[in-house]
Amino acid sequence: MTENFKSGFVTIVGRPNVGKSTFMNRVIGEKIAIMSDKPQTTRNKIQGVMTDKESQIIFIDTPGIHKPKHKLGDFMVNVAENTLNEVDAVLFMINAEEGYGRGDQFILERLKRVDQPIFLIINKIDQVHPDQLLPLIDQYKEKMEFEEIIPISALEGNNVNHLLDVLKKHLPEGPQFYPEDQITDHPERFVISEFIREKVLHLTREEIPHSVAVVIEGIEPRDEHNKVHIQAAIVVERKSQKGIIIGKQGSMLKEIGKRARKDIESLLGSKVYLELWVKVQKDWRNKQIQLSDFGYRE
Ligand code: GDP
Ligand code: K
Ligand code: MG
Repeated sequence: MTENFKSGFVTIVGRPNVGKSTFMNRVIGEKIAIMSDKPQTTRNKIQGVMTDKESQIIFIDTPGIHKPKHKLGDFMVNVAENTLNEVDAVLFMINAEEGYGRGDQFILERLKRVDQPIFLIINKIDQVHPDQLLPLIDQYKEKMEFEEIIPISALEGNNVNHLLDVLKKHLPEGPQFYPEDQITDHPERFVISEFIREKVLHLTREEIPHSVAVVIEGIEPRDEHNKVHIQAAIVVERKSQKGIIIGKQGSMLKEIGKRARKDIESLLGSKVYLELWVKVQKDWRNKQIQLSDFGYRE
């Protein structure tokens, strides 16, 4: 560790789908947070740890802040808001393709009560003409004072290193909180369940993505074929949804398993035998006890 080592916690907030999880995976250099084009993909607070010679930044990827419609939604918004006053900096991320909207107003009202430095991160600049950025910047500047405004593309990596340099400058001197090879505070079991849920999000539409939870029921060490054996249940809210997840002659479930297995194998660095099944738990998103069972507890 060098002298003047800097460290701190940085939370990423913003409307659903602006690219918070994509950004976090890019800076961590490995996939730990699942991503999709569906809002409310991220349900928990996920910490990603970035360590180099002179600094350690712990990024906190949060569920998008939105007006909640059920108990799971309440939980998700609380998670995002509770992090705001505990961190060294806040990244407020917006999508360059979209103008200022009601969703941002909802978030800005909350950010105004925060004392920590707030950076406006304009993501997805790969999607717009540079001329479009200035009016957008002016619009947001009127609403609130930002420490700095930084346009990036989380997907392509543009300007991400610049953002990291700026953050390092702002962070206080401090200890290395996590070992340098640790990239997340979540156990493998959680990341595995998320990889499975991500494939369901990618392969289904409408209400299904929001109705799904994944529970890992068993992980057994390598067998004689050197494979890790994982058993997981995909939980849905209705019988009709179960049918969709299973698909014709099991084809959908098979595809979910095939894609999830690839991600899990690269996470574990080992061959995996993944056993999946589907369970119905009526209205689980509104039942506190179920939310806790599925890992959505504060
Ligand atoms: P989150 O809900 O804010 O965590 O957003 P995600 O990280 O899940 O991303 C939402 C969608 O936006 C995904 O389809 C991403 O591939 C896409 N996305 C994220 N960052 C960028 C970017 O910089 N450029 C483009 N074109 N797409 C992006
Ligand atoms: K998303
Ligand atoms: Mg996300």
